[in-house]
Amino acid sequence: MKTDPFAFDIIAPDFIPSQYDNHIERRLSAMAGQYADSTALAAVLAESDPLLYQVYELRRPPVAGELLHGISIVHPGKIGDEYFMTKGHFHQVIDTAELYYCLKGRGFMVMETPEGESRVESLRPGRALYVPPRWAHRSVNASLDQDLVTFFIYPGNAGHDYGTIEQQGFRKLVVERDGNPVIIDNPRWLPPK
Ligand code: PAN
Ligand code: ZN
Repeated sequence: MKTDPFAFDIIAPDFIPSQYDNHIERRLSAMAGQYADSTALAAVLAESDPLLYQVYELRRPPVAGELLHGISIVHPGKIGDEYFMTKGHFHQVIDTAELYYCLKGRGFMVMETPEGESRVESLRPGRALYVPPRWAHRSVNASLDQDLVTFFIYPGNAGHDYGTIEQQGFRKLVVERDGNPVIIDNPRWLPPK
């Protein structure tokens, strides 16, 4: 499929792209199993189903030479002491990398490999982050009063594998302690077989 060059704007304060062709809204009910505090989770879901994050994608054909890109906006909030976050995934074509650039907010990218290596990097405006091939990734908004906004780019053929993370979670969790974000071990994480 031939595409002509195109340009668009991503402008403060909202950073919603001036053009996009897919808008994803993820609510708590879609990722309830990922939060550690099941009592807090049930209490929130009994009252409402909060919108955790939104993604605006400029979709591309699913081939290696294309670059799918867009904006991810994680809203502020917590379930128990765990901050709002994305589901997180490996790429289906696991050898595909991704580049993130933070435009707004404060947060973390939680990453790990299938072998159980784990890394957590800070996100703040102006910071670029490279997620190498084979690293699962999840963004966490560690601010309680502003969105975490990132621009992302990855190969058109990457696809998403959500199932592995849905089963075992990430090795590390980002939680609030005395008003500050801290990184702790996930008690439910299972080491690779
Ligand atoms: C991003 C993510 C986006 C939402 O575009 O898809 O931040 O996170 P989940 O896909 O985990 O719900 C990306 O990493 N794409 O590959
Ligand atoms: Zn990804």
